[in-house]
Amino acid sequence: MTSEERTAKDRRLDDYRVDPQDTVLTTDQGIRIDDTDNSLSAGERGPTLMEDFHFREKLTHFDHERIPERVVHARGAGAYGYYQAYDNSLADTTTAGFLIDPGIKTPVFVRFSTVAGSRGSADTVRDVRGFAVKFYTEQGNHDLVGNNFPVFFIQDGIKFPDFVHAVKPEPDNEIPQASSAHDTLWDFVQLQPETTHMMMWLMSDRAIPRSYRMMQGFGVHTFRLVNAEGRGTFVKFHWKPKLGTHSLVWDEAQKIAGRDPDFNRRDLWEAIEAGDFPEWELGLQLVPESDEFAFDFDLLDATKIIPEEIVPVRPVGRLILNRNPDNFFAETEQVAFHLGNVVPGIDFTNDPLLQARLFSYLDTQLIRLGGPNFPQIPVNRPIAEVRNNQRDGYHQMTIHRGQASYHPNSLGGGFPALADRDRYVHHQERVDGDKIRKRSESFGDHYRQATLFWNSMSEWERKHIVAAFRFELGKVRHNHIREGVVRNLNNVDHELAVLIASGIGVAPPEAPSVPNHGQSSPALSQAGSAKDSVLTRRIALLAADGVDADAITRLYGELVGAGATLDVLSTQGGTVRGGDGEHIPVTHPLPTTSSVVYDAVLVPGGEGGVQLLAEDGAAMHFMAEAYKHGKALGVLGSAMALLDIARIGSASDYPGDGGVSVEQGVVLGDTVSDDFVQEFIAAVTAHRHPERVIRHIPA
Ligand code: HDE
Repeated sequence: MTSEERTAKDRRLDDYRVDPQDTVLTTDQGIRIDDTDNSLSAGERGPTLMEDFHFREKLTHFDHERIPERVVHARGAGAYGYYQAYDNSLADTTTAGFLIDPGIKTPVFVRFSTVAGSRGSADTVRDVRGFAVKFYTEQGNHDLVGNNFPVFFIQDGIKFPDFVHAVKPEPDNEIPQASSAHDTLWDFVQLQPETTHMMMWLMSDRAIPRSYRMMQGFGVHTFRLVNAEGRGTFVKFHWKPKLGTHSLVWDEAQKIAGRDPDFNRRDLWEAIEAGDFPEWELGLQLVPESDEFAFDFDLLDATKIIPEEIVPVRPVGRLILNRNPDNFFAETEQVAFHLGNVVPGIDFTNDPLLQARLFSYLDTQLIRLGGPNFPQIPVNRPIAEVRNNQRDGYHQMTIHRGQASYHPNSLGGGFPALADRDRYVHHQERVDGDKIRKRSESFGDHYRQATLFWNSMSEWERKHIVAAFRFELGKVRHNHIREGVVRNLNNVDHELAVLIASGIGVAPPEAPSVPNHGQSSPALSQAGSAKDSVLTRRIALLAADGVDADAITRLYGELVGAGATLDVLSTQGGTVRGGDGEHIPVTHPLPTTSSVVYDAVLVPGGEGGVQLLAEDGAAMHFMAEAYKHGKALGVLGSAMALLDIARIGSASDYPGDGGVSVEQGVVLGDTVSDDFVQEFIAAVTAHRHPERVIRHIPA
């Protein structure tokens, strides 16, 4: 990283970084140690001595290395970077400098996470993903603690412990890990219809993102921006990934969980190491306070979106992640996000889910990070100056000088003084009402937007949703729970409910009294997401001795030149011999990898090589599985014979005129012509080809 790319936060972290280079082993007290392999004992075979302070200190520290994992969002990965506003004329709307000044590069730390699984669970489970951003602004830390879905399961935070208890592994045997496919979650869902909209998202492909770099983020709640005059504007925050929003398919996601449980974490790390810095655009939906009641839902209800077609998302800046942490525990594990960390110009609303979160985050950090001084942990420290009269407590790192630690004081000159500018001013709002426990009637509709989501899906997205419901409910043992879910879904869409019922052994329901309203919001579908580059796409090239080596050289140049990666996979490690005797290094032997960790497959011709691949079950499985998961396949010359063997097509699909044929992402050609390269790149750029017929594929 060049010195120009280093942020103010990077410079602050310098004081805390420790490098082992050119150092000597010592105890925590600085005593130099010359043997850390043998404990001090009475005789070579005698008992260990208590006075071995090095042994005692080393073991004691080790015994205390673990802290409680997060009660939710335990599994995560993080990175540093910066946020920079566009020239966006928001100055009339907020006083938050980092949102309006294009001249400021605000340092950030971002942590992505799954929700239900433990720290060691797999990345590619069906779940919501956390998308938490800490902005180290000059006005203090601002945290936007969001998710990759724009809505939530419940409307009031008092239900959060119930929901989390239901989705987490069941309490008697702690099964299943990191999965919503079990009775307690679906029992809660069928009895709590406000979960319906979120469950549609959870059963969609959004719940299995291809990469953290390819998922959207949402602030979920309606927040408020406040300008210098104190005027408020309602706002919803959106993060839009530059690479588009793309997902895995469910069969693939489950297999990756075994093949590479760190799939999303590794992807983020490797992209940053390679200099392919992940990027998102921040967009805002702004609603004047005068329009608070202009919608057919309540802006304070976190189970609702504002459709983008009604209030467009206005792009206001971009987020770049450009540095991996130095130490997972010190930074990614100890980072403490809190929805209540806000800077002047950004304020809350009375969303009851938001309000509950204002309590919960600080509370959880006190236990997780062991006391009230966690804001002093390097990753949590603001770059803005911190001065107050808070004192003492566990792990106090600051040596506060002076006699006075109270306000007002005369002995300390009255310092720290009260701010008279750039201070936080709470938005003024008149509030009065009876003290009651009652949900507002404006929160009463739980189905209209679930229907909107369903109506907005493409045909293949709908198929995936139905399959996901069938999978999850197929694992539910109690029939009354399955029936309850189908009853709720009947209010979303009758056809959806019937399709699910027929797959899980439940009697199809009667048509509901309120039919589908027929409205849709095209922005909700992933079908139309950005598909304009192969940047960082992983392509597998299958080869064996006798392969057409020239084809590999040409393909490598073209694809890596376009920003993809190309791995040569073969039946064994070492090198593959080309038809003319050249040696091509093998990236991975086939048995050590799998099609599921790649985005596309290429198979060049070359008689001997094709024959060897045809006889190799792993190679044929690789092609069939990639086909089943909708991935682009490029097949050249004599390798077309493999299409029949893998049961994914036929060599006769190729007209044999020296040109290129393309059918649902399968690109066939005689040679690596310009046309072939172009068509293959287009097929990879499209991400997946979900319209293929795949029922017959055994993989
Ligand atoms: Fe959280 N949530 N949450 N949550 N949440 C936590 O805080 C909570 C909610 C979100 O990478 C916890 O430090 C309550 C919505 C993310 O470190 C905890 C309610 C959204 C992360 C907590 C919600 C989120 C958390 C657990 C209902 C999206 C991970 C550990 C009122 C807008 C942050 C921790 C990270 C973490 C409570 C609902 C996002 C217990 C009570 C809605 C991304 O404080």
